[in-house]
Amino acid sequence: MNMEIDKMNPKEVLNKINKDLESYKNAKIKCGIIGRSGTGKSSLINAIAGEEIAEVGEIETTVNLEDPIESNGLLFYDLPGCSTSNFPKEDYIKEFKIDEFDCVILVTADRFFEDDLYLIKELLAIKKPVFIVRTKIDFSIERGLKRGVLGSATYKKIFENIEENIKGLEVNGIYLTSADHPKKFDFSRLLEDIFFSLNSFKKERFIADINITSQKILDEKKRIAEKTVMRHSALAAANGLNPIPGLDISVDLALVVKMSKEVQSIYGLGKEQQAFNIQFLDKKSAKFIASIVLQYSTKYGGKEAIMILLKKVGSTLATKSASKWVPFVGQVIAAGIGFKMTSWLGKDMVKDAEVIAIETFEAIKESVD
Ligand SMILES: Nc1nc2c(ncn2[C@@H]2O[C@H](COP(=O)(O)OP(=O)(O)OP(=O)(O)O)[C@@H](O)[C@H]2O)c(=O)[nH]1
Ligand SMILES: [Mg+2]
Repeated sequence: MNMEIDKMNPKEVLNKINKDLESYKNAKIKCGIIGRSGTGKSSLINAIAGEEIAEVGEIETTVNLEDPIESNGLLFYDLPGCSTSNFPKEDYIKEFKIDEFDCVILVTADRFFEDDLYLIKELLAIKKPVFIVRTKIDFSIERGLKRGVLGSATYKKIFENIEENIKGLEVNGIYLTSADHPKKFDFSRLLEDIFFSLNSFKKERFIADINITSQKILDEKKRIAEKTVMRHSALAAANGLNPIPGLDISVDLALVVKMSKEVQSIYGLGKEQQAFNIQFLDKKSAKFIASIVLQYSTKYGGKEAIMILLKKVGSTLATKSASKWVPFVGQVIAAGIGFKMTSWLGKDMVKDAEVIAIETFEAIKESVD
């Protein structure tokens, strides 16, 4: 990549950045969630997105392939188990267009049946990544504890049971999860493994859009947030639409505002994600986190706030270097004052958003341990 950038002139670099930003923004990850009614599919979808996008409850949902459950680039196709659908198992993959999915999560709250195993084999034959999820592990462990069985023993027994149940089929992994405890058991490993199974922009989009349930996910989010900052900054500086008063420089403010929104979204600072998190927080933490989220959105929300921050940062920046970004945008763009200003501000956004995400992550961790 560095070599590539070195050989391009600034205009070509900007074109590439523009194209990459569009690809990232428009990337969609199609994820099939397959399982019987009541196994916890909707709860799992919500836990992945960190947002209540699927209705959880006793009413069986209908399948609509044209209208998946969405959160940014994540598209979830909530499908009935192979044996419970109205289609012969031979037609299942074709009927539900599973060929077009990026990954398939097979969900059970107990075991898999012959028809499920048939489906797994077919999916593996067409090289679909298959993730095996056994939900409600919290419930099973609790029941075990009542009978005097250790939690770790119950976990091990269920894991081995599922392993045995799927008879050596080469799936991507087996995960025991609880929607009520997204930071415990195997939930974050599931997200990390899906992430690693994806390519290029889908990978970026996926990590940007998922719930923060591990340090590793936080680390990956930071990388993507910084990349997003770099891309927006290069384009905002090149567009140069809005003069910054008192400085001989113009940037595209609308793009800087978009950058701020994207960083907020990556770190789950939006209303919906915050509302979802509340169920995992005690009152004191919820109040504190709400206050720092509000501070953040006041500081970085809207063109006027951004203009003030750019003015502040701009007067001290002419001499500062932006060498960190050189491999991505090349010397010429990295040396521009407009780029330095916007990327500097963007780095502050990422730093502040990360602090909030860590506070939230820690508070959630404590409340379930
Ligand atoms: N204890 C526990 N309960 C869960 C878990 N996941 C789901 N549930 C509960 O199980 C019930 C069904 O969950 P849903 O997520 O609606 O299941 P579903 O597979 O989407 O069900 P349908 O839409 O009817 O097919 C709800 O009451 C959930 O709260 C879990 O991991 N642990
Ligand atoms: Mg459902």
